[in-house]
Amino acid sequence: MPLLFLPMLILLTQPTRSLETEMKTYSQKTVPNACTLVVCSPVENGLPGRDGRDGREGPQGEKGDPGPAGPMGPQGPPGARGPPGLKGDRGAKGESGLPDITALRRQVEALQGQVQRLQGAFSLYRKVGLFPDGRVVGEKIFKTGGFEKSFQDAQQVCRQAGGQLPSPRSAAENEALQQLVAAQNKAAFLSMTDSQTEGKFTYPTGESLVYSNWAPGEPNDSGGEEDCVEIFDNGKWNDKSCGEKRLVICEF
Ligand SMILES: [Ca+2]
Ligand SMILES: [Ca+2]
Repeated sequence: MPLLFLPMLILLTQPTRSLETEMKTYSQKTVPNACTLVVCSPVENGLPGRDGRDGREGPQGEKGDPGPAGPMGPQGPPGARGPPGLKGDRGAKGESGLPDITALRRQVEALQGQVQRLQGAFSLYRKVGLFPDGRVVGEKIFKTGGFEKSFQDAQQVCRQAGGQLPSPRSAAENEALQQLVAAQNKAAFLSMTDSQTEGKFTYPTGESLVYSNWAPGEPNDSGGEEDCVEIFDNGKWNDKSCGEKRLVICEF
């Protein structure tokens, strides 16, 4: 038998061992603690290789979920004024065909009630104010304090009360004054004088008289010192010295 067939014959004659057993045996013999998990070749091992180079950069990962919301920031400045709003709907129509006036009607009724109450209160207070020494003529009210003063002092009393001395511009106003004079039985001063121009009587405003009721022979400027006017209980006028004391009646 040629020598070439000898190894083959030996292999064929040896008991068959499993591959696993072969690998385990081999690794224990040659490299302790190595190749325990890797299938090693039954051939002889070389020295450990050098560390490999880093691989190429991988593909970009998927986008992550948004993070949790941060704390609330400070309040911003007010925004610009917006455009004007849309025109509102037209109101419902009432029975008359005009816009609903129910609310307006209620308001008017309420105001009417208020006015009536005010009128009642005003009427009451006017009666109190006129009793017993006041008279009302049109929009004028005459009232006497019952006391007598010189023209200058009487003028001051009426001004302080918010009025003035009486300026009767009609027979009706003169009659009202006459009633007060008769009731007090004292002649009263009127507002007019001829202090500026002798013989020319005027109202405090300087306006010439629009009405007069002089007693016969008056004004006579008796003694050259009668520049004021008094009214008697018969309603007639007489020019009189301003220093005399006469009943104070005020006009409001
Ligand atoms: Ca005079
Ligand atoms: Ca006189």
